[in-house]
Amino acid sequence: MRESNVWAPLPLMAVAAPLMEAGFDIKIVDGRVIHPHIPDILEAARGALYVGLSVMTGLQIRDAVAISRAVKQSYPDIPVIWGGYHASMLPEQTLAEPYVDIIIRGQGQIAATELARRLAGTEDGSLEGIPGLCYKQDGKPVIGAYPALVDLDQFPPTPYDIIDTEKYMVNDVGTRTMKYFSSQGCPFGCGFCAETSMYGRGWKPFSAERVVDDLENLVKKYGVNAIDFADTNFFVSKKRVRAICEGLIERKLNLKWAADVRTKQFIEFPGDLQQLVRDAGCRRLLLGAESGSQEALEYIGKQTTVEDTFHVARICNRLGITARFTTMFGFPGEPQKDIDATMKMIEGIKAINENFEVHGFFFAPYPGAPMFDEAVRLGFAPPPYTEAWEDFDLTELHTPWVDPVYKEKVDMIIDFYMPFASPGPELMEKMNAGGPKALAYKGMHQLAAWRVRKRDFRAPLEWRLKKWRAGH
Ligand code: B12
Ligand code: SF4
Repeated sequence: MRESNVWAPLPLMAVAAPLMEAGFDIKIVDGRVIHPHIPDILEAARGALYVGLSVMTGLQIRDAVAISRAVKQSYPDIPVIWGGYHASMLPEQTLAEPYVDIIIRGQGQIAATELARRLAGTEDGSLEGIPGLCYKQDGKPVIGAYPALVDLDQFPPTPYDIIDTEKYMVNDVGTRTMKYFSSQGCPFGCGFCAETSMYGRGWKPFSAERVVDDLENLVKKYGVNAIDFADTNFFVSKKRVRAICEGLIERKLNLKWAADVRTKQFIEFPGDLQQLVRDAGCRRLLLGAESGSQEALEYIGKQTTVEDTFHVARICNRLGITARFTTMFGFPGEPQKDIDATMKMIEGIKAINENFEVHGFFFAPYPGAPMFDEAVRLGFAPPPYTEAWEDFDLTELHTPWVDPVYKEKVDMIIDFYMPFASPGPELMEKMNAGGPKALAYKGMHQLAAWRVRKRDFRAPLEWRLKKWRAGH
């Protein structure tokens, strides 16, 4: 499926770096920017040692299955390898599919290179002993353990020259924003997050000097003016953050950037470092507020408080950094109470800065997340085969303990009325554009603000109209 505003395929580029250094010829065919993509993939796969796919749980599975089947049909002898989160978490289930031959679990750079060497016949051809490798032997799965994260500086620079960078230039925090990763892993262990299993709470960064060199190269070679860091946790080391920020300023790269951070981490930065982060170009932080209910925060092991969320919002407001918060609904327990508590939290955030965004999602038990087993105990039925995971995401309900009425309430209040009640920059622009549409937006804003203030969502005709229009 062709998409617009597509981020660079960093997982494949990361794996390509050591493979290229070892002398292998790599072709990345990205189904998100080429349509139709299967003919190009089949052409690129001709004579390949293997075809590797990067697959997350959810929508990507649909394309991944179609591609894998097409490759197997055209070239039955070329191994199809799945890497990335989905297959790493569910190796037995994935290997049971006839269209997947091998899985590389966890960090893929070393295993992918070692596998290519073995298949090329330059080394022993057996598949034994490759870190994280899972494969079929006599029809039975052989499951390799997750490899420990290795130091990233041993790998050559992420090869941006093997993609058409113009296709991945996104108008986001800057007009020419490029995705870049500077570390892998996260030392925390939030209950809903699969990161813990994938990288065992390890964290490995590129050195600050290398990050600044890479970013300078992106600016000079490709005219990048902003960076969206893909790191799950860019801010783990204060020393490294300081050195990166100083480097960006010294080299006058004039980059704007965005990154993810834990609320507590940023609060615990000394004031001068928070300021340095802003001075070095940080314009947006993505923060997991998760819930306005302290009980829910404890339940998911977030190790933060609701007050931390307000605290970090005040810091961002003072610094002039846009804070974008994510929240989750539908944890086991008393979800109804969580809606009210999270509404109050959103109002508190908006009172600090009306432009700060808050996005609502539903708790989905991702395989590998610490809360997965408990969710199964509470009645969640995991999809029994690979393709059945296609529709699994954070916007729909997959858990039996929350009912559809609750979901509709969250969709209606959090995603519809609250954004109208406190409009962000995009909606403000529409409201101020003039003409009948702008008037309708203004009317909707006033009505939504009244409903939210009064907590009165009876007879939600506007919401029903919106749903009706969405269905037509
Ligand atoms: C950028 C990003 C996106 C981008 C697109 C990704 C892209 N590059 O095009 C967008 C915004 C589209 C996105 C969407 C979603 N994302 Co996302 N995303 C990320 C993010 C922040 C960075 C990915 C990245 O570039 N990492 C850097 C690379 C170097 O690391 P890596 O991905 O781990 O890759 C390594 C290994 O996995 C392995 N590997 C990966 N692919 C392959 C392939 C081969 C052949 C081999 C050998 C090895 C290999 O080797 C790589 C190098 O070590 C990650 C978090 C993270 N930091 O990884 C979440 C993350 C991958 N996303 C996640 C989720 C949940 C989603 C959504 C489902 C959220 C939603 N809205 O519901 C959607 C799903 C989209 C879909 N299913 O199609 C989860 C994945 C959980 C899971 N079980 O799949 C993550 C881990 C975030 C988290 N901690 O929860 N995402
Ligand atoms: S949610 Fe964020 S902080 Fe928590 S474990 Fe996952 S990546 Fe780390």
